[in-house]
Amino acid sequence: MKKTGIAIAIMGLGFGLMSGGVSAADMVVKLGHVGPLTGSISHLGKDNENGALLAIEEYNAKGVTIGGKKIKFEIMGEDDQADPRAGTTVAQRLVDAEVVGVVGHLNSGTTIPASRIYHQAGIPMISPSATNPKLTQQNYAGVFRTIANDVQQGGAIGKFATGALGAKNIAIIDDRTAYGQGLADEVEKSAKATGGKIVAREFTNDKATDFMAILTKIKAQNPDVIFFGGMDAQGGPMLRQLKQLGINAKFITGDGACSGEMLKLAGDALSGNAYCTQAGLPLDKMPGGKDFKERYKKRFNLDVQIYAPYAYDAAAAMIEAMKVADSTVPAKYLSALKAINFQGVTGNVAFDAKGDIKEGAITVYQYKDGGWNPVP
Ligand code: ABU
Repeated sequence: MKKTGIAIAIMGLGFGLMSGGVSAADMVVKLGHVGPLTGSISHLGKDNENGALLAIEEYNAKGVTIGGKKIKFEIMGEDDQADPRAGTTVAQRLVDAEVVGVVGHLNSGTTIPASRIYHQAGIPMISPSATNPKLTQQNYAGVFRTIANDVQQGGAIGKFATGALGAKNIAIIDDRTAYGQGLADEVEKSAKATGGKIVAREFTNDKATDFMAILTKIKAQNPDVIFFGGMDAQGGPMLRQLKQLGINAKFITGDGACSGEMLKLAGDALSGNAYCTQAGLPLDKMPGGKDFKERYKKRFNLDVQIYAPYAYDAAAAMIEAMKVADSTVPAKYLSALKAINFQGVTGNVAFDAKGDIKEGAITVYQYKDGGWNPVP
């Protein structure tokens, strides 16, 4: 990694107080956040950004002193529209603005190409949500994630389909994104390895809303289980259309559609046999989950969608590493970040040699009584 400049602005010469009670002589340190803030999954991008924002607000309120200076952290938020090209454009913008670290991006399809830009600039990045294994297989020293990956998630889904759901014949649909297709590939491998037969493999895209043609083809194969690799914006309408066609197969999807928004988008179509997975513990089972849920609600008047606690822990990991290194300079705090080990909201935050979270968990949920309930 090459060295980069530091994003520290000296805020005046000590007269009065800045907003938030930070004195004018303190340093402002900028962290970037990137996710889709417009488009069909902007609710998830906002959820991530809010998680990171809550972390820095809480650290600012407690007070952080690094290198003898009281620090005020600020988020520089960017919208990548879940689009890989926009992702690299905003990544370069954050590099040019000399942020000292980035929480993001949300989608694997944007995070993987953006990670190269951060790597070349020597800026650490932690994705709270990108689960495609390739992200950390690039062996970039400054790339991390606070969530389990899709080798783990796909393995669990395949086994769950052939085991607990007793599926013999499985149909798979993906949205051709790095996440959707990658997860579908892992599900296919795992389902086959545990005795399942893939009777259909179809794909759509991450803008589509009409799935009637592929679902009609799948209906003819009479699968026991249909797996969808993609986000809630497609998963919701897909499940509705599946019911309209009278398909009674069980439906399972991954973390990208395991959201509160999915409950709204799919509505009554969830009744019966809908399942999803998340690449972590249920919010109420996370060590800091219940308290986080309340603080998040109080601050934003919103419920957590999926990844806000992971974004909180990503921002916290960077700040904790800066405290250990007593420096906000990326090249100086990176070694502390690699070795970080603390109790976060989501669990123990520590990374393996590749940058994956060490204690990643997968939770399977079933739709029941109006919500997603963990399968015991
Ligand atoms: N993990 C699902 C959503 C984000 C992504 O990996 O694309």
